[in-house]
Amino acid sequence: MEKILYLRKKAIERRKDIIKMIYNAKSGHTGGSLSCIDIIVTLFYEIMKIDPKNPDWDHRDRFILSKGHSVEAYYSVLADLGFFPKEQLENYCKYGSILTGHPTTKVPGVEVNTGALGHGLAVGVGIALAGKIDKKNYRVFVLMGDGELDEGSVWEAAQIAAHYQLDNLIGIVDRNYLQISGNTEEVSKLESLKEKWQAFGWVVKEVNGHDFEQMIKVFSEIPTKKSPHLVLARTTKGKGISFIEGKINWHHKVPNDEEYKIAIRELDEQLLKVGEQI
Ligand SMILES: Cc1ncc(C[n+]2csc(CCOP(=O)(O)OP(=O)(O)O)c2C)c(N)n1
Ligand SMILES: [Mg+2]
Repeated sequence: MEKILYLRKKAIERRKDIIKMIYNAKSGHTGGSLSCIDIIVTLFYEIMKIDPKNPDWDHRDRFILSKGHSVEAYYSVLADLGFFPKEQLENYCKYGSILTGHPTTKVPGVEVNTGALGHGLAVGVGIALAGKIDKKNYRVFVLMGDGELDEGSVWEAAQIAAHYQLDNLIGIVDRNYLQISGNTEEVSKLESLKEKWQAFGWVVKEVNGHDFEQMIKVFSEIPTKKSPHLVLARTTKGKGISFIEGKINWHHKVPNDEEYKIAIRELDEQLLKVGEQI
């Protein structure tokens, strides 16, 4: 229980970072970062083998943020873990900063440049295959958006991953049912998504992408058995801030002064509640 409260606290703090970064920069992808932050927190604080003091450690697990537009969530976690100084978050998207609006390998801890959707899984397949050939024990985690699955290249990568029996590859879909221009089922129907991944040879687990207990269980129990794994994480876009949750126009909307104040107040109230339980 203590562990879960700790993760919840970390995730609320990260949501504050996300909102601050976007408000300061007057740019960013608010909904998608708030949607996936609980997943990224679970992976980085609890599941993956990493060493922030040694980002290139040979045996580290690899993480690829294929939905690169959710970069604020990623930077916030990397900074909190000490991959780079936290003060740098204040320069997010400012001239000369390495913290650009989509992740690049200039940032300690970032494995792959992303942002053009549909490529992360294919790169993950390559890294996972290399790990098998080199007889290394690392695992590769690739976080994708659900709208991103409209890209055909995702499915080419899915097919070849099963062909090579890449059981060291874990795909995660941030299933928030929204993409840039509307509901995923209205823009280009994805369902039945679970069955599609299964048909491509993947073992699929479904999970609530805001429930740390469930996520820890699912990610810890992923077996090594000659199939790649897909975690279908049900989420709410904009999760954690009342007037952003589930709202399509918050895909890359920036909070104004009033919205910023309300958002921070709501997150501070959540922090207080978690604090009372610790
Ligand atoms: C190849 C490519 N086409 C279009 C875009 C523009 N774009 C950025 S985010 C986005 C929507 C992605 O939706 P989803 O994957 O569901 O992300 P989330 O809901 O998690 O924010 C689009 C179309 C892009 N980044 N890359
Ligand atoms: Mg989406």
